[in-house]
Parts: sequence; structure tokens; C-alpha cells
Amino acid sequence: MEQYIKLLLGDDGNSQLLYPVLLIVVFAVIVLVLFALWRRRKSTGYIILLTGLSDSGKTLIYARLLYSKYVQTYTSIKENVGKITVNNSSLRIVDIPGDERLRYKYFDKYKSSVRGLIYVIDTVTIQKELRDVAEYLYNLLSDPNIQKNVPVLILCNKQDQILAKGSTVIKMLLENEMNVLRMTKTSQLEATDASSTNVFLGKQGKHFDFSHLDSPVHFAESYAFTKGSGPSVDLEQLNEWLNKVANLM
Ligand SMILES: Nc1nc2c(ncn2[C@@H]2O[C@H](COP(=O)(O)OP(=O)(O)OP(=O)(O)O)[C@@H](O)[C@H]2O)c(=O)[nH]1
Ligand SMILES: [Mg+2]
Repeated sequence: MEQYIKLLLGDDGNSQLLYPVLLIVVFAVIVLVLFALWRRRKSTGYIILLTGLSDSGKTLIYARLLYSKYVQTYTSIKENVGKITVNNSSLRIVDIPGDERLRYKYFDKYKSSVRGLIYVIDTVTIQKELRDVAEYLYNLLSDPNIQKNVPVLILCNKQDQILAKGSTVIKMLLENEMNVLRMTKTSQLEATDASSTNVFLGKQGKHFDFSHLDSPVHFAESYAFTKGSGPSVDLEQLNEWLNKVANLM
């Protein structure tokens, strides 16, 4: 040990090798700590949040993704959390209740770790629920945790139903509704004090357009169940999106 220290300090006791060696040691420790954190993150899994209004089909989609089977679902009052592996990445799927008294509580619980957001829409009842669907989506997209470039998938579910609206129509309906909502929110913002949490989404002076947001927003169609004959599930576009998100990790 003595010899080793002498070698580092040099014959005259000056530190010729000491600083480069210390630098290498510090660098190695930092790399090891970062690697350990990365491994831990990988094994805990990246959170993909399944959200949307009540009855849109989140829990059935969750069951399909995790267990590839149909389950009888009931209005959720707590979250479901489970892991799937996509392209060697571990994704933690978190299905949160859509009930309006619970949805923000659970969103707040997971939002800081969200790496992807799936917003499920019941495309049969959309016309009736448009205001609620748009408002909840607007609030989610305004959240700083989501604005950090988190990929968003708007999943137009229940496509097995004859009265279901397609994703192109849903996109148009939502953009129009979000445009109106944004005007209301902006005027609220002007009328109230600066502590208001309303955020202006999109480009000033332009009609609301999902492509103007920082987060990449995609639309997809799905069904997780059908009462008729034929295939009972189609989550292909959802799986494609999950693959893309997993590749980013
Ligand atoms: N026809 C049809 N029914 C579906 C589909 N997906 C879900 N459902 C039915 O819609 C109802 C609601 O589904 P859930 O998965 O419980 O809805 P949820 O979004 O989890 O609702 P909350 O837990 O209240 O937030 C259930 O009766 C499902 O069987 C679908 O693609 N097509
Ligand atoms: Mg549910």
C-alpha cells in the first residue's frame, strides 16, 4: 500500500499520478451509479397510463394486454397495475378509475413517472360525452409532466359497435371542442388571478390542432369485446404504438 501511494505521489512526494487516478475513480463511480439506477428503472418498468372517462373500456383493455382474456369488469374504484414486456422493455401498465371523483387523485399519484399516456374513448357515446371527454383530455395535456414530450395515444374504443365513430371523426370533434374549451379557459385566465392553473394549449391565433402540441399525439382504433360473431378483440394499433414507445426507452 505504501509503495502504491509512493508511486502515485512520485519520489518527491508530489502528486503526478494522483489527480488522473482520482478522476478515473470518480468517473467510474458515477458510471456505476447511473448504470444501477438505469437497471432499477428497467426492472420497475416504465409507466404507461390507461385513462379516460368511466365505461370507456380501460379495465377490459388492461386485462387483454396482461392476460389476453376477456374478464367481466365493474366500475373501478382503484388502480390496476401490471407489467408487460414489449421489445425487451418492461412496461408497467396502470389502469386508473375514470370516475370523476377519483381520476385526478390517481393521475396525480402516477403522473411524475408516466412515459406514455393512453386516453381511451367510448366511440358510441362520444357525442353525448364530448364536453367531458375533451375537458379531461385538455387537463391531462396541460399537465407539465405530460407536456415533457410524453407520447399520447387517443384510443377510439368499441369499434365493434355499429354506431361507433371512427378515429378521423373523433379527431375532428375533439379539435373543435378543444378549440371552444381553450377560449373559455383563456377568458377565465384573464378574469381570474395569476394563480389559475389554466394553460393555453396549441398555437396562438390558430384553430386547435393536436399536431401543434409538444407531446406527439396519435389516434388509433380498437375493440376489446364484441357480442356478435367474428374476432372478439382488435388491439393491433395499440400494440403497434406500444412497440414504438418501448423502442424510445
Ligand atoms: N362492445 C364493446 N364493449 C366493450 C368494449 N370494451 C369494453 N367494453 C364494455 O364496456 C364496459 C366498461 O368497460 P370497463 O373496462 O369496465 O370500463 P372502464 O373504462 O374501466 O371504466 P371505469 O373503471 O369506470 O373507469 C364493460 O361492460 C365492458 O365489457 C368494446 O370494445 N366493445
Ligand atoms: Mg375500470
